[in-house]
Amino acid sequence: MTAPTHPRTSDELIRAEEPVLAHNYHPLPVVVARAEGAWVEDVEGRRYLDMLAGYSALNFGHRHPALVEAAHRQLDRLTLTSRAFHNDRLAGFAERLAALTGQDMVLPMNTGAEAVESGIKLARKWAYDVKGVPADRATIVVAADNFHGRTTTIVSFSTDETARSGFGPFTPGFRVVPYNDLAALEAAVDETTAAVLIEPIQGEAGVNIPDDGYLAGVRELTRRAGCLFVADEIQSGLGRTGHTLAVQHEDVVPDVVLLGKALGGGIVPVSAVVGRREVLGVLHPGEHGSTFGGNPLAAAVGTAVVELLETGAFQRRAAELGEVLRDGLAALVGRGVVGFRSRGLWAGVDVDPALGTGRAVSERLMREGILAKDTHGSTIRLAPPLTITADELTSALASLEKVLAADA
Ligand code: IF1
Repeated sequence: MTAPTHPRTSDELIRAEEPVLAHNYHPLPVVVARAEGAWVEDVEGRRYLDMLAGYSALNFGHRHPALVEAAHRQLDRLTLTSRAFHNDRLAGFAERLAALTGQDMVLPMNTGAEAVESGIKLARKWAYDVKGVPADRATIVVAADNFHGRTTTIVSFSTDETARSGFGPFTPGFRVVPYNDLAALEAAVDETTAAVLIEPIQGEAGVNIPDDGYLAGVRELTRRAGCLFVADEIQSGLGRTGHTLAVQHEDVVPDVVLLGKALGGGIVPVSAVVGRREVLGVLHPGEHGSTFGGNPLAAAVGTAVVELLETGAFQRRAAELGEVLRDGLAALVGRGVVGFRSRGLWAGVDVDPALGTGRAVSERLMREGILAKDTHGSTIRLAPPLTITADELTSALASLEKVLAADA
């Protein structure tokens, strides 16, 4: 235990939030005060293994030294210019990110939702300027149980009533089809279709992994139909699944890839739309923008993140330790786990509802020193930093076994 880091206790801080902070979350009752690698420490000095990693924004662990160093270095030089001027970090970031993802061009933004919104605008403009879809008639096909962010347009095509209810009227031009169903997708695509927008693996839906061949099928179907394949890799990308991009599991190259979360190294919000020149080339000066998009601090940290991924070491680590995760979860099936899905260091674990909700299990894990989060019902997601050690992973699995064995 280290000395408390704050004049108020965790309980006092939790109580202090209540009257002044919007209640749009129901956090676990833990108040984090410091963190390093895969470990966080609360105000009282209790340590927890972070098995959520900021919903995959902390792929490189908390405060990775190379990323903190890049941030410190840039903080001492230049942090923001706006895009009214150039800055000396952005070209390098765009070149390295385009090369890493095998794409031509980069549109730098900040949050994942901004990358998704920018992807939607680019797909529509490409449909009008290149494909010849009549003005304001473009459609985009999305999957049921999608999660792409929280803006009004994005929740317009959500199938989660909790995310939609109360936020209408909604943006038109979206068609929803079942995920992992190529026939339904084919039926929804027509001459007005600008793009198919899907997550290669659905994160919020509970790490919903499509059948092998689905992503290749989407690629072939969109190529044949003359529309864009836009892959939202904001949660699945940047090493999480054992590949730089989850679509590489099927050797698929989308027309557009949306990136975010870990691109900012858990330090600054960094997102990007990366894609073919024919698509990103439809934007002309003044047609899209962002105050902070492509700022030198974000570009410096983003470049350091890309450098970490260029070696492939994090991707290999996620693939190797992913087998430990998969085998550990398989051993729990029938012992509190009724099913699971995993790829790399990412898993959705369905707990026997008789043992409690995902929230209840997350709270029991917290008391064992493990931080994880439920998605829906009795499913919890596990997404540790890719820097986690095999021993740490094994201990997290042992804690899961323990909380599932204990009386409900
Ligand atoms: C919350 C969920 C995860 C995403 C994908 C775009 C975005 C996200 C595939 C938008 C963001 C975050 C949002 C955060 C919790 C988390 C989340 F539970 F909400 F659904 F990861 F599964 N595409 N996901 O997963 O990126 O604008 O947030 O930077 O809203 O509570 P953002």
